[in-house]
Amino acid sequence: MSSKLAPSDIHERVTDRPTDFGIKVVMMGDGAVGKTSLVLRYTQNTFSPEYKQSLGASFAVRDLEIQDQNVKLVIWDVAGQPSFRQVRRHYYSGAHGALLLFDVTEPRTFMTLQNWYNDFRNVVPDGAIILIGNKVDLEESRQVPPEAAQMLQNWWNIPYIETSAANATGVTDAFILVAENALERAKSQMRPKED
Ligand SMILES: Nc1nc2c(ncn2[C@@H]2O[C@H](COP(=O)(O)OP(=O)(O)OP(=O)(O)O)[C@@H](O)[C@H]2O)c(=O)[nH]1
Ligand SMILES: [Mg+2]
Repeated sequence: MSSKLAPSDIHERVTDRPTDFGIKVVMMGDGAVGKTSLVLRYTQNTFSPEYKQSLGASFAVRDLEIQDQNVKLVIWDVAGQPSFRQVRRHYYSGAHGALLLFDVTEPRTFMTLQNWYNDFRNVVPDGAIILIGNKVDLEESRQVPPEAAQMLQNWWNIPYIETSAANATGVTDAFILVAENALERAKSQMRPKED
């Protein structure tokens, strides 16, 4: 399921069925890194080699059971091209987690990761972020080695997963991991703060 809506419309859609937790996750990373493709692989098990640039934002929903809890995972897919930078920030609000993607065949998409990370952290300081190196099926064109991503992983203290929307490598693992980590954040937000 996916459609174009403003962020404020989401609440109606997620409460149509009993759910223990609604988890909001956003897709981040430069244009053409594969955000939409990863969401479509995970939610519809489809892949298209054609690039259709996203305009604005859309969302997809998947129901999961995590640690005996019914979780509604709402995945926001926001356009990555620079012209959408101002719009994007509005969609980070209320997020529990993010998948931060780069394309392992395009070093420039790796170089911009710090900007994405900062933009998200400014809005959601304690959100769960998973770093994703996508398009690992294109082994011969690979230009960003795993070691470079592992350096960022250590620096930011976040998980790193390699994926391919084309052949489905790592895709389920990536979404399950962000959902689990985001669920922890959502639960801790509900607990009363201890002095
Ligand atoms: N070989 C290969 N191609 C991929 C993979 N993931 C995405 N692509 C291709 O990369 C192009 C861009 O993918 P999109 O999913 O549209 O990228 P996006 O990040 O949503 O881009 P924007 O919507 O502009 O922000 C498309 O041609 C996809 O088919 C992958 O894992 N392997
Ligand atoms: Mg897209």
